[in-house]
Amino acid sequence: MIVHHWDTDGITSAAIYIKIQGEDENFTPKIGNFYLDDEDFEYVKNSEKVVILDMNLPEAAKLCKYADVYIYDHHRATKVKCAKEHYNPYLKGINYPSCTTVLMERFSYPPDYLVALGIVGDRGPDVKNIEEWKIIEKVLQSERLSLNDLMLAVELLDSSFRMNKREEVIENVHLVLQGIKDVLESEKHHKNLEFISREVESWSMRAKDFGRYMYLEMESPYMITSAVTRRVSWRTKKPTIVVNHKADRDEFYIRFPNHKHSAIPLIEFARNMGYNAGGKKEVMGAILPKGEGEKFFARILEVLKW
Ligand SMILES: [Mn+2]
Repeated sequence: MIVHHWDTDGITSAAIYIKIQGEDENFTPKIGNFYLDDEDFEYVKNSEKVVILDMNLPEAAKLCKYADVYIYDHHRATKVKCAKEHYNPYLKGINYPSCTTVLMERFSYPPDYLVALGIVGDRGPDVKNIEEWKIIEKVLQSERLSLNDLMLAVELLDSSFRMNKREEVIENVHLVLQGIKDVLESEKHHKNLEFISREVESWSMRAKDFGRYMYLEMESPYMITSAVTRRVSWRTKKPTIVVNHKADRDEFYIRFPNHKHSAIPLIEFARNMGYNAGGKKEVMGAILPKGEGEKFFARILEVLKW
């Protein structure tokens, strides 16, 4: 069984693995959970072989008691010693732009649209500035695609998780295996995308200008907090903080558009407070217990001395 991230890189990584190894079942954790909850764990542990793709699951070591565990990933991680294989260049301090490029290297898989989609999915429009752009250019030529086709296909595949459609994420692995055309022409994905775009647009217009930064408190059940944050900060070119109050949690995002600040100390700060937080230099996302958004926001302002 393959357990993969719900985003485009996770979906295309699962597709590549199926092509190489002919695995027959794929699964994604409950959307928004970067871990297996009890129900997911009970389900996954029944397989003899579990392949984890594009996720750093905290339960990986616990799974070794039940299954042969294989991990292919590019996130920050520490070695899972009991795994049959844990292949992640990050363990040697090397950053890969996507899990699809990790699989490409490990299995000598030739660069194709699946690899390219994974890179574009994780890196966004700045793929032109990274070394792997060479891979994408080659794929675009040989498969007669444009970068816009790839970017649209990413948005369509990601629209499933943004709308919390877990079953659709699982089906997307098989859709993308049929070819990128099938993704680009999928009516239900276009419908998702229209809905999501409207939702992101209307929330992002409500952000308030606090001079030094933009701030928005929102309430949407969809996985759009990071997209809304990005939209506001790209439009205003200001640091942007968004708190999304969901049914069972508060989601916190901060994004710095210019390189004047780093989110890395904020990630450390949130983790030290015991929260589930992640990100990179320009962005942090944190999952907070319901109702703790504002309090956390105030602490972040203190840390930033704003
Ligand atoms: Mn990834």
